[in-house]
Amino acid sequence: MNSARVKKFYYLMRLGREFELAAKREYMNGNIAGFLHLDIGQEAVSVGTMQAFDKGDVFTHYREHVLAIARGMDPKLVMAELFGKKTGISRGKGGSMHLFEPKLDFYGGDAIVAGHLPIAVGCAYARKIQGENAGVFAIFGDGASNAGAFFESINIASAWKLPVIFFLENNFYAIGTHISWVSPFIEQFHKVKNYMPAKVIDGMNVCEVYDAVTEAKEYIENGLGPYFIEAKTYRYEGHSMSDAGKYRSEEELEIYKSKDPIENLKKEALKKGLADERYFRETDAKIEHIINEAVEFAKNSPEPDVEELYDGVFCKECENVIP
Ligand SMILES: Cc1ncc(C[n+]2csc(CCOP(=O)(O)OP(=O)(O)O)c2C)c(N)n1
Repeated sequence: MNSARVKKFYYLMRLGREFELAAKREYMNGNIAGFLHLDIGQEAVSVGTMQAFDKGDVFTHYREHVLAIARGMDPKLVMAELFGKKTGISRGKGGSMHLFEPKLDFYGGDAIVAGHLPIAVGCAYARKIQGENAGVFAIFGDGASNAGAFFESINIASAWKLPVIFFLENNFYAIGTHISWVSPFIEQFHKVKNYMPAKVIDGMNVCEVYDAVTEAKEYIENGLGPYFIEAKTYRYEGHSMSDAGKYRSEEELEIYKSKDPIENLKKEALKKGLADERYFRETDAKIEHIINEAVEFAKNSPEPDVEELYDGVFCKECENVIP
């Protein structure tokens, strides 16, 4: 890892963390409604994957703010979306769970657990028959890997050698259900290893995530078929803002906090001389400014117009169906 890459990882992970802390505050202040699923603790996965998968389609579930920002979405537009404002990335109609930007090939997020996996496979099929070199990246949780749609997706993707990276972020919980209660094993790659290359990595280490996705990307782009990565990670917050997280112990939480992806990258960078204290100080100050600006932008933006209610909801052919 070189200095420029490490700095980029730090910047995006810290930006993501501060964005989420601000979103949490604004939710508590009543400025954000509906669901809000925070990614705090899992930033190495969001940033490492998006930095490595820089070309091709991205399909994601609802825990997606940091992923979207790491893909290149402006934090202002993401924050405005959480506020339900007209200036939001999905014009205020999607909210936290539906950050959608075709210009970035970012098709997020799906609220139906594992619902996006067959769609990702369909897009990989389209890319393959169109002779495209770039493939598809689909990220999902451990809970999703117990759904029928997951098994159908890995089956057809491997039978038809489709260019998909299946990326499982195993944070061990589906809301309050520990993976051991609903799966015969903790590491989910066992379900996939007879279908395609399947690798388990440390999802708290951004460099490891980046390297694994880089390797997988090369594999799928060479037409060899799908590739599976399982990253072990952990969310520090509840499943969403309405979850107090009482199903896990303080001790467990502390173990993972001691593996914090941002603090550990910073320590490593200082030790190896890839960045100095001044860089971190200046970067943190810059990020504070960006986040404050994003919140102000969201607060001061207008609500969507009532006349726009049906825009982007029905396809052109269906327009006349609306009474
Ligand atoms: C088909 C379906 N079943 C149930 C739900 C309710 N639900 C929303 S999130 C979730 C847990 C999913 O956990 P996981 O896939 O591990 O992702 P994580 O939230 O841990 O990132 C459930 C059961 C849903 N949205 N869709």
